[in-house]
Amino acid sequence: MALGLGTAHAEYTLNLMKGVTKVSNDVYDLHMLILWICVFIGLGVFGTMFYSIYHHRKSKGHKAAQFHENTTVEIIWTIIPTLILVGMAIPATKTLMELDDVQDSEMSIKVTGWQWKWEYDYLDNGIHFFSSLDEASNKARQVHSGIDPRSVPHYLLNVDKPLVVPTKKKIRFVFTAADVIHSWWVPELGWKKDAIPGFINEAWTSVDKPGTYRGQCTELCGKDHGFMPIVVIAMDQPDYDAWVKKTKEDAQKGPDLSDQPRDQLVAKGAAIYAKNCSTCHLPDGKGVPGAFPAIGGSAVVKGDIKAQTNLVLNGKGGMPAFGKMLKADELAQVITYTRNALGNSVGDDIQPKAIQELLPNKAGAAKPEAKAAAPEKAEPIADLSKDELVAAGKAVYESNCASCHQAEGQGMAPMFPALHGSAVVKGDINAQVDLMLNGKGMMPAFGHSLSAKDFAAVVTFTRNSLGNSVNDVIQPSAIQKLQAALPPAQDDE
Ligand code: HEC
Ligand code: HEC
Ligand SMILES: [Cu+2]
Repeated sequence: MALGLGTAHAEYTLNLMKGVTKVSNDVYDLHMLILWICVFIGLGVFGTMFYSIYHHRKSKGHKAAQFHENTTVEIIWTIIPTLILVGMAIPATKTLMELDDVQDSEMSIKVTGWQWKWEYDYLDNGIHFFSSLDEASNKARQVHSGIDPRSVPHYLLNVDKPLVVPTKKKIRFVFTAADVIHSWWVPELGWKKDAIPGFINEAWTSVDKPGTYRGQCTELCGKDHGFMPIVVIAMDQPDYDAWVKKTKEDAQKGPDLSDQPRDQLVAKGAAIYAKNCSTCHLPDGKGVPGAFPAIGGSAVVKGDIKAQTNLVLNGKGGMPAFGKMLKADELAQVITYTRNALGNSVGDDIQPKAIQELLPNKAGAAKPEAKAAAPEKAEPIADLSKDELVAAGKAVYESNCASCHQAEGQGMAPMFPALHGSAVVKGDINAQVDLMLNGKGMMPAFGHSLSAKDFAAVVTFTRNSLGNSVNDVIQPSAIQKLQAALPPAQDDE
């Protein structure tokens, strides 16, 4: 096992790889060009030096020349390196500008780094999921697992849900992180990008060849840094379209909300615990003293089930909020599991339905798009008071807008504008409604994805909360009319 055998890099190659994109090929060519210039200079300088040392040595009777300040030589040794440097800077700048040019992208994907998984948001079609280490690698990596990592295909370089992208499309990525700094690196794409909390970085790619490309987090991000690989699958457009369709259908299914007997919840919870909780609380639930509390014998687990549910859904300190990551049935299973396994025997359970009530968008981990809005049903909606609209709008905002404009409306410069004090929000309400119905740039169109009531509520909320007090409202009935006039949804729903 010495020398890193069986670890993440199966093959070592001597040189940089060419990759599968135009940019990665340009990076490779630039690298080769600079390498050969360096080799040429190295051979010239060291060749001259060793030749002189050998042939002009003292034992042959040579004497060193003694002179100072030779202007000609000084000019030559300034001009030649300057020309070489300028000659290298021109192609390097070209490639750097190409790397940075995210203009005219055809789709955008938001990538969020988490300890220790990746979250992918397809900003154009609403697909959203988390991608973590695959189960086979995760089992094999446990201390004393008894599993030979060499028997696991793509050990530590495989995930449960890969990022799927179409080939030959310019894809813009925006990167951020939810906890600490991570870095997203797929060598075949030719670049890596840091994912920093509260900050947005951009990059783009356009993959030439269909295939599976693997990478890793490359910023030391805590104890499981080595266990958050990246897998990108590039597909030709028709295959990609089929994938989008299937993924959307699966997301629409939502959680299974039927009641389940306790032993079934516990049995299913074990796998969810192993995948989502054991990295911190350890597979046996003993925790890591000083960092991650033990689940076995925990006062929280043995106490009120509501308080525990609240903690697991909303997180606390280093404990992530799982309300966003797991579906209601999975949450019910893992919570019931912790209370009736790992050395605990509280003898109670919580059902998926009860969890569903506590989740903000009541759709489990599925995105708001899963809620089919039905604007064509033109039953008039009764007018609501401003306070009612603002109150309802808060929840709509949290599940549909806060991921970009942030919880307090402060936005994320420079990509997502602040709504607090925004000129659009303080300006004409019809212009704001229009922007939100139709979208603009990376701002999604909400005309088809929110119901008239939710839409009116969230508009009213942004204008009378988040530090704004425009003091006007728009009623669901007005939105209903506008939605009826919208062209049909463009994507294949
Ligand atoms: C990234 C590490 C991490 C992961 C993953 C994680 N937890 Fe935690 N958990 C923590 C930390 C840190 C705390 C202590 C929080 C505090 O009290 O500040 C904690 C606290 C808890 C507690 C309260 C324990 C006590 O006695 O205070 C429970 C219950 C719990 N976690 C359950 C879970 C479950 C269930 C999962 C999986 C769905 C999970 N945790 C996943 C880090 C984690
Ligand atoms: C995927 C990220 C994203 C989400 C989700 C999102 N927005 Fe936006 N929003 C943007 C971007 C980017 C802009 C800037 C658009 C432009 O001017 O090019 C924007 C602009 C706006 C503006 C105009 C602000 C200004 O000063 O220019 C308003 C108002 C707004 N969004 C409201 C909302 C509301 C309400 C929601 C939830 C229903 C929402 N947005 C969800 C990304 C998002
Ligand atoms: Cu990381």
